[in-house]
Amino acid sequence: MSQATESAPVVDRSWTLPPLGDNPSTEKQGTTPGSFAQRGAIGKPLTYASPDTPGMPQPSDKTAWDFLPEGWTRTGEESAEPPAGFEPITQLEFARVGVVTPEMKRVALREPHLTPEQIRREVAAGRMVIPANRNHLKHNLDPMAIGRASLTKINANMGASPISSGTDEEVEKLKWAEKWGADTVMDLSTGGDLDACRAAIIENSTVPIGTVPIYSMIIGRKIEDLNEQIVLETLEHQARQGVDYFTIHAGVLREHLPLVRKRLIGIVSRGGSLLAKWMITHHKQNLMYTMWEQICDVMREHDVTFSIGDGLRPGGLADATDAAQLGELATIGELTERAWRKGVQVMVEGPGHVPFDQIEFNMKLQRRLCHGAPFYVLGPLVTDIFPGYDHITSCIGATAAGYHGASMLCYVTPKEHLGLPKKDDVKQGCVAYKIAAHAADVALGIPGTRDRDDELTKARAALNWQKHFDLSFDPELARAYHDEDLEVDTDFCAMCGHDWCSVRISKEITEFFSGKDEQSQPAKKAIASPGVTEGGADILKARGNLSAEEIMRLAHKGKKAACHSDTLKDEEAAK
Ligand code: IRN
Ligand code: FE2
Repeated sequence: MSQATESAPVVDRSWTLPPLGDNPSTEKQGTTPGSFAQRGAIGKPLTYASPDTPGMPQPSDKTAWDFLPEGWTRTGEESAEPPAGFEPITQLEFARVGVVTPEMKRVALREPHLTPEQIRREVAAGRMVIPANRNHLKHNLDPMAIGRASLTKINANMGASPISSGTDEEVEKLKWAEKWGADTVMDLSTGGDLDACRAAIIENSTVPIGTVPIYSMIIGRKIEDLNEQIVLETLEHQARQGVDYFTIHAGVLREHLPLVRKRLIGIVSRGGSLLAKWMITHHKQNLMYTMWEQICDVMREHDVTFSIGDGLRPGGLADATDAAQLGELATIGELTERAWRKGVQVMVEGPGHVPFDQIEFNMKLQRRLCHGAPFYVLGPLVTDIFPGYDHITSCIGATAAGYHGASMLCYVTPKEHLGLPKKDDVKQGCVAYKIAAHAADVALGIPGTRDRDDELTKARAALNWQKHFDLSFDPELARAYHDEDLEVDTDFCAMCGHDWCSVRISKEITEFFSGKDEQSQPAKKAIASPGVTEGGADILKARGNLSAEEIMRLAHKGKKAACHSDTLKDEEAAK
């Protein structure tokens, strides 16, 4: 070993490992297989989570068929008989009695890999929901489905706050979110004219609309004054308006509250914190939990779907997968069974902020405890230190969540933790989540999901720019970025330039080997490219790839005339 190496300073890498014992998250490391403690100390090979990671919770062997209402008889594996005189109302009830509804047929058209009958079976098993309030169907709702068998969906949140935004702006954001691929939209208004805003959003939306009704229950009153009558009246009112799904935080129980004391950031869910305050003030159990069956009755009447809220979701990596979160999840499992017994469709909300390696565990645990009811997750963010970029931190977690079990991903915008999202934030959030959902679907191998990727790859390989852009998710943006450097379509792009374009060279090689163009030699063909820049033209000229005539021709075409003028003058001078 040389002197120099021996005397080289030792790099201090101790920062990569938090001192054991000082960091509250270290005691939680080891809660999930694949976590640091189980991977062994530094120096031992790491093992990463995979769909087959040993020790992961196995899916429940029960389904909604195991939680039929009283008086029903199971008549087959996929069928049941209700008591005499029973009239089905919800999609779940129709599915149970064997009826394929028009909404199921519509969903099948939107999910070409599924038949209407398969959709009925998934809905009946509780693994899929079609959030379609009968009153919203009378307007212009286009039914869609959320579940593991269907494509992964994304939700966009919006809503006026007491600080900013009004009804018109929210309707505009709704249209904008629909344009950028939101599959459902939640109106989370806490300010302005809530009722008018909600009515306008429902009227104008083709996608299902969700709300968190407790927000409007406390407008004009303190949370302490919330009572059963207000709960039922508000739910009834919003159900009549046509809201397709309700977030109800009924899983936060009194006994869970001491468990959040150890947390770095306590309760971050608005609904969860409000109900915790109500329980502490009244020394009573969560009224949403005790009223569950009554709430089910109101929702069943209009076929409003549950989105059982995660009032104790972690608000930072250190709080993920802790006793409070998992305690609530177990209660949500019980609430799922009770809602199914009432004929109400159920999905379940999930975290939040979760280290990447704990996501698989979280998704699989939900599928076990909630018997496959669709999981609808917020992100999760996989790191806490990038405010302003949380559409990215969370889109990474959302991809893993989608792959390991989530059915719908609630978007996070760049404004998360910082302010109310504006139009462009809505777009950024939607795009990030479309990426996550699509990446998960491709990896899951849902039939047909990769077709467009393959078509785009072919267009890209053929240097067919227009087709390349037509197939892309945001054609205008892709076209604008391309044209920023090259105003015309050439057989290369500005990233590498003519001589370094591997795609162009590859195309020539392919043509050469396929004998289509026997005269051509790989990478030797000089192609006049109208979009070449001044610097590029100089390089090509120096290499003999671009002749003076070609440059003249380009100049006559008027492309980048100013840019080429100096080069042309040089040419003239040379003559
Ligand atoms: C989704 C998954 N977990 C939470 N969410 C969303 O968070 C939910 O759909 C709704 O948009 C919002 C509810 O926030 P609070 O009241 O729990 O903070
Ligand atoms: Fe957060």
